[in-house]
Amino acid sequence: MASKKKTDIALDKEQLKASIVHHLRSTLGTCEEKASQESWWKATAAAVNEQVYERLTRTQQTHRKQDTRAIHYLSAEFLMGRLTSNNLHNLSLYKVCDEALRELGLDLADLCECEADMALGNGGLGRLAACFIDSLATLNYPAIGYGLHYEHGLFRQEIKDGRQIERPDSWREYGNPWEICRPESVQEIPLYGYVETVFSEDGSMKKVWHAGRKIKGVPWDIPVVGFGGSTVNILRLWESRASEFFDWDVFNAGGYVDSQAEKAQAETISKVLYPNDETEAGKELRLIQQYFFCACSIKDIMRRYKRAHGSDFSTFASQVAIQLNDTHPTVAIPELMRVLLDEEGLNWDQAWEICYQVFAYTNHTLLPEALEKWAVYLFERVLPRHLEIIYEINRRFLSEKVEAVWPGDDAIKAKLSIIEEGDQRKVRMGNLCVIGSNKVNGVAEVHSRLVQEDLFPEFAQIWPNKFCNVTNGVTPRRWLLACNPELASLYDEVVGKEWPLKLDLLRGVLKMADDKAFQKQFMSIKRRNKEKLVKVIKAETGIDVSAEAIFDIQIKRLHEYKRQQLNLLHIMALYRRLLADPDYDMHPRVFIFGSKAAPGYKLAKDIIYAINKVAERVNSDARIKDKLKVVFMPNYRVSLAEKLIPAADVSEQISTAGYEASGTGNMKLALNGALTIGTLDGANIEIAEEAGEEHCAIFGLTVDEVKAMKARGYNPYDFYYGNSEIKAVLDWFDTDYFTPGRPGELSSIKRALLEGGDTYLALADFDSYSEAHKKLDAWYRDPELWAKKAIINSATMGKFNSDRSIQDYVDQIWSLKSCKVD
Ligand code: 26W
Repeated sequence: MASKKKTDIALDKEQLKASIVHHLRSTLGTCEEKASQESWWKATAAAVNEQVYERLTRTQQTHRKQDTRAIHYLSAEFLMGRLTSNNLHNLSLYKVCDEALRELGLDLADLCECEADMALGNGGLGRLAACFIDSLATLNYPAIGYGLHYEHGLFRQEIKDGRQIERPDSWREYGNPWEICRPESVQEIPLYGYVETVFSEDGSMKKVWHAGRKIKGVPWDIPVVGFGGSTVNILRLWESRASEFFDWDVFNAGGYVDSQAEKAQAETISKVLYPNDETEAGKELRLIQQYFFCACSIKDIMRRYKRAHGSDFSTFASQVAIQLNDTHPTVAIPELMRVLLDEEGLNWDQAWEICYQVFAYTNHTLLPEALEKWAVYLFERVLPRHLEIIYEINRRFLSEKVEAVWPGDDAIKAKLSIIEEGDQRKVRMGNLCVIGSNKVNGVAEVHSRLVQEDLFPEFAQIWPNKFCNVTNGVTPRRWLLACNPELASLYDEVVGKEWPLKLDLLRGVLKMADDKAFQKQFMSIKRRNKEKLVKVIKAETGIDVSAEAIFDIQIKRLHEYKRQQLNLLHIMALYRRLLADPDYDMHPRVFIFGSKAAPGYKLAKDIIYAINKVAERVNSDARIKDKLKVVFMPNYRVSLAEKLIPAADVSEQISTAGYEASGTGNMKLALNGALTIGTLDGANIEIAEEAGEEHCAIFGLTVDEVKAMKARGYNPYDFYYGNSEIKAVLDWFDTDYFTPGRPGELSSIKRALLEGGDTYLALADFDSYSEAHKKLDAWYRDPELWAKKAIINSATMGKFNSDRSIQDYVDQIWSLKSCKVD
């Protein structure tokens, strides 16, 4: 028999065993007898990396040879989670590795638990970036993700006495086998200082930025293995270090500067991820983070372009596409302008034409408090040359574009200007993005409509073709194949093994939705997933729950607009009904939450506390005979989502209509057979379209009804006095029923819903939410009806494959050619 080449995809079990043991000894420096689980995990990763690196090199050679357009995805966040099982699945090595390890007396799933999550993101936006780079590699597109190599990712959440405590996340404390340091590609980044105008003898003028200091950017590459394993792209994350350079001319006013303090300052830049989700914190360090990773990335892009094309920039725009993941990387626009003007000697029109063709911008939120604005004085201090360039972009935009459409209209100029006037002048990053990009997209149909109609209406009037929609998606490799192996193999049997690439094939399962035997199989998989979760819940919280109950799950960042408080009000209403009538007719229900609150978001933290206090009281109340349980799972993160999602019966997607741009958890839960209880918001609308509204529990005000109610003047007291159940539940917050001996500890929630004006209309939607829950309860008691609906939900989620999202970006925005690696 011909021996297999070492790099063959079909690495066999014996080869893999040998490779793992080899790495255990020669890479980890230990031996079978005394190796820890951690060492075995790292040895396994090292064995897998032999496969990964080979493909990475081949991919890079192919991309260099073909020299076609590549997408550069700039994002301040990449929420990668764990990589071991994902890489094994994408290399088709999971099964063989599982068997190899078993023969070595080990369990692959256990080893995977050794890996810390790479939590370099806050939530939806960061996880979307991670799904997108998976899809780009899977579809063989030349692509690179650029971001920050945070030493500490999103904080680890502990719950002490019901309250959230933030602890540092140290994901790479003991080394991470999936990252490669690339000292050969280090960059130097200038900051601070002043701009000099230099006139040369021929009368021409040049701007020279004399930096006050320079920071070193060290790239760390994470290989991104496409499904099928032929393309391996990279995610390049920049770490900041102190540079040797120091300009005494500029900075010596302060006298002696301690070199250790200097070093510490430089390293601070990539030290920690800002934990704010949806609230802008105008901190200098955050601006520097943004500039740091954008400038490193632009330099990297330039270096690669010039290696292939020299200093002829006529083909730059046809070779380079840059996507801005929200406004966080906006400063890349004036940075590319600066490089082209000041370093490459292009004139303004040439440079601007290139920038305009290269950049595109994705908006992820309409919340006004999340729209980034930077104080002009800060910009001037940190990035003086960029501020000049922004002024010039703005001057031309206002005098050419705005003046042409609204001649002489100063009010509209003030509104569209990149600079916001007022006590403190500010740079509006959203406006800069729209002006400097050739395409602007929202992330679900309804959101993209609101981006055009409410957020940037005048810009859409100037450039009607600039605005488009790309509905979000999730990778079915991580979010079905890897996290729900039993359901995945059931689908293999029904529709074949191609569905992880062509998720629409799952529609082939629809013909089985009425098949009793298939329903049984489907629901028994759900049951086993629930039983696994029961053990995790017990281990993490000590709470006993039964897999007999309906598992009702709300997992997402904590925010008033996402309305965890509405869920809580309803739980308290159910509890009240059960106390009033112990025979109150309902199927047992376990309400499960997973959520982190921004450390400075007081009310969000109060809601976590309230959920935990209500949980304690409800879970220990024998009177309700286990009909109701409430679980708050600490430290919600990607790897926990992978355990919760396959076990969900009900998916809570209950944001106030018009506020959730898309949502992506909604897609993952439905794909795994949960029924959505949701408002007509974000991607819920498209999910209900695909599954059929009759298979979801849709409730609440629509976007237009929310707007109308707010316009009329919404008064939450109407609902407080008009609905005795709402009143009783809200008044309960003021008592010590849930906080014995400490009345008023939960009152802030009631206050926000009454005196605070109930900004997100929780009370207005309460009744219809409660009715939707009754409908779900009735459906669940008919096991065949429920099974049918669950199957239909899962089988119709093909649209929400992130491969489809990426193909939409390619067709509408990036125009890339797929580049097969052999
Ligand atoms: C400045 C602090 C900050 C940090 C992150 C502000 C805003 C953000 C993001 C825009 C928040 C975010 O993750 N948005 C979510 O993006 C997802 C992916 O498109 C959507 O599915 C969610 O609906 C949206 O809330």
